[in-house]
Amino acid sequence: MTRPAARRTIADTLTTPLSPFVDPLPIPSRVIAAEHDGRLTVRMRAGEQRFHRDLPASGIWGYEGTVPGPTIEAERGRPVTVEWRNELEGDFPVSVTVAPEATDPDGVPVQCLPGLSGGEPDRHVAELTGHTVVHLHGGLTPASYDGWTENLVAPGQPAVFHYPMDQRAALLWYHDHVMGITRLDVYAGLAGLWIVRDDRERELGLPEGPPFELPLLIQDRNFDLDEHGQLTGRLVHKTDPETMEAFPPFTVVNGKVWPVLDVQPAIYRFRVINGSNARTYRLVLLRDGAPELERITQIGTDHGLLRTPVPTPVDGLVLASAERADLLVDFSDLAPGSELTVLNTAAAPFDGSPFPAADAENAANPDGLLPYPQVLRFRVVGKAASRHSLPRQLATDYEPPAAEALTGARRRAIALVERELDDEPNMLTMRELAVATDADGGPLVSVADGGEITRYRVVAAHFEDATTFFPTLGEYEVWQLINLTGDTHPIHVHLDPFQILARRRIRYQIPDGGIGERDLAATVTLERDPEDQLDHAIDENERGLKDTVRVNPNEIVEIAVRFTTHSGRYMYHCHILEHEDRDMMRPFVTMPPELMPFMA
Ligand SMILES: [Cu+2]
Repeated sequence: MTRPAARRTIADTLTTPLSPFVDPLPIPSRVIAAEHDGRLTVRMRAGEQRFHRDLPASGIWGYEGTVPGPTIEAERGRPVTVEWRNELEGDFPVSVTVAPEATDPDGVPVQCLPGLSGGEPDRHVAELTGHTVVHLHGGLTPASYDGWTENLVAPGQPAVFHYPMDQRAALLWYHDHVMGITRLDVYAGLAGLWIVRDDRERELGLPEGPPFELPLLIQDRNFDLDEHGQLTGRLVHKTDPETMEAFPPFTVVNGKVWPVLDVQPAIYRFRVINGSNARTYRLVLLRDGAPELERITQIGTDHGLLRTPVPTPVDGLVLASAERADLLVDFSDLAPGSELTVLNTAAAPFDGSPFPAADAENAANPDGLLPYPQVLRFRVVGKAASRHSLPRQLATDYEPPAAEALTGARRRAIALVERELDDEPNMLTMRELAVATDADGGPLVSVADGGEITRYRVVAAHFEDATTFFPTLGEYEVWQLINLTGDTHPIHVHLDPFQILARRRIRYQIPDGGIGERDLAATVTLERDPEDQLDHAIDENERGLKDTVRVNPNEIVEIAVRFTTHSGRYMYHCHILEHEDRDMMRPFVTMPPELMPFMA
């Protein structure tokens, strides 16, 4: 909720306790798997990280004790084995708290401020002992090595995971996935990047490796205060009674708050990923206060190259948690000394609301939990390097699924629901729906599409409910994600990528008491809600192979899902980590077709 009248006053009173654009952008260390014969050891350990020049070092838990962990680079078709060595020890490095009030006495939302804001540190968190499990997000990985959320590895226990790398070039990332505390472990630092490379990318002559290809892992963090009100550097994960997600005020890129990168006048390739717990970014590139989005060409998304290069959406590049973008940014015409700044214009929690790029300099919005829009600065140095032109055709190995391929495809419907609770954070769940029969009584979800009404009953609501999704390998399915909440949810499906078929407007009503612990009553109509201001478009950069899709309010998103290779138990979930940890996650089991007749 925004209160425009109060907004400017509060924004004016918030001065940044840290100077932006003073620390150089760190480049995570690279581990080229081929140089190690595909056999790697990555240790999880406590470490220290200086997030800003003027901050004391922060305790973290990270892969190799760093934030981000090392960037692992693999080749398509060359398997990689990683011994994930859990050497975590000592106290959990983050103070976790729920502040007693959503705003401070001056009306400033406490999430915009450092410190605990009167909250008590969570004592259960202080007792955590470093159990972990690693998921390679975007990996086409056998189920045994996918990082099932409950198959935990204690400090000292071995975990050797095999990654076939039989998949197209893409930016993946590896991160912790422990049931109930993923938000805390990732926040503590357990995340790193993983790049798969292949011949098609090399044919295109794209930059590979520094200085012209750089990963940008964007996260948000907050820090504690000492008794004098000085920043201590200790990480703080703070929520409040009104907002159960953490939206910390300081944007961190590759482990530094608001860094600066010296660039040559050349074309750079940035592999951008949103690794925040909950925050969605809408990135705008500005020079002298004016947007210059035309400098940016997007060539790839979650699972690699798009079919053609696409421009940035007019309002800016939207990335929800876990979404990736492969960008070419052209600095080649710029004189030394030129400065370009990346700002974020997305208020939090994100609900898809637009914000014009031309107003990006006025994006600060404490009530929207965006006190500081700064992300990153580029500073042009040196002489012009050579340019090269980009072919119009990028990926040639996929097309949108043909209508015939989807005729008769199994359809599955999932309602995204937020259940308000009095004395604890709201629960978010995915309600798996099955078509109701006339005999089904009780609460139902009815979906009216033109003249046709389908009635559904809930067949699963919680992670531990029985599995109801058993996709057959090789067969297309259409999954309908029905958002019955007020926020955008980035829904991530493990294993194979999917394609977005449609965003469809909905209007819905949930009767009083309609959201039960398990049941759900709702009336959904496929038509525009008069209050709805969103355009519900599929952006050009979403017409690639995705593993995470934003499902906005008042919207059904339909995706074409097809699992190809690996059988076993996997998960799909909201990638807002606070939601995932509050039950917005469900299992599915992929099955080879010849086993289906034996399924009870
Ligand atoms: Cu969510």
